[in-house]
Amino acid sequence: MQESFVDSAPIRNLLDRAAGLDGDGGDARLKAIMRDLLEATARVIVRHDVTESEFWGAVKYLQDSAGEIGLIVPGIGLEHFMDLYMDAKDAEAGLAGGTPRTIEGPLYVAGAPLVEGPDVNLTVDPDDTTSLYMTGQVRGPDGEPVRNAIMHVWHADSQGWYSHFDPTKEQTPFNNRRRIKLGDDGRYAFRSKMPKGYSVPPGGATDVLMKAVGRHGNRPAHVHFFIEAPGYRQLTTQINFGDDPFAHDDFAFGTRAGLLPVPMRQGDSASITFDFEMQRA
Ligand code: MBD
Ligand code: FE
Repeated sequence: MQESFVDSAPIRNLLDRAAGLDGDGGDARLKAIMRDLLEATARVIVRHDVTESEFWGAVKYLQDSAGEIGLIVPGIGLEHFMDLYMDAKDAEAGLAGGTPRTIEGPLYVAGAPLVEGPDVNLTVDPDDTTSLYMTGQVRGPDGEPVRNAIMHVWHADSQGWYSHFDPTKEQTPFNNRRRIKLGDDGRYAFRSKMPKGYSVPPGGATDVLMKAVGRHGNRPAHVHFFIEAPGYRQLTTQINFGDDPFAHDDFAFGTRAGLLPVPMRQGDSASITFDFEMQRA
């Protein structure tokens, strides 16, 4: 079948009506986007001569995978696409510079304890692994310290599990999650326990999809950050450990040049110094 079948009058009529374009009701922008999504799907079906059993297999997959959609989106590169798209739009608007943004992922939890002071500790639950010390400064485009920033930090434990999402054990709520209030010098420091890289749940929808396209579902060990401060744009980013076996093979496409520090390891502790540069609002 020719792909032009999609452009035939009966099919165009069907797609228009399905998106509500023949009526005045509803949200005009949503209707236009839905129309294009339906048409793109129809084109893929015709171009690849998708069979009925493939079609219904896909419907079943979508139904069964809903609970992992937040993991599938980074896994298929769409979340990183949004980063690149935002970067490109920023560049067009003359807004380049600063620490690169990168994906948030599906495991942030709002409302972590707000802490400050010289001895901030992220890890509450016992964890039999190396201690991690992270320090640095949050600066603006002219090298000025960013004042009164709030740094949200979250990471996995030594087994790759995040609090609130750990199927293997009950973690204390907000273990390895804090909001850190910074002062006028923009400096931060915290101690924690070394995270391990994350792997998608075995046998889950993301794992099934990754295997079906000959990929894996592993991320290098990493630490997530949101940084917000008056007068600056919020930064969503993460550091991935440059010496992790998956540092250059991240299933979620969350690693970026400039965000791959190698921890300084010494005995049973490791340290990372990392400075952030925020853009002005
Ligand atoms: C993670 O820990 C993560 O950061 C992303 C982006 C996807 C899955 C797990
Ligand atoms: Fe993560």
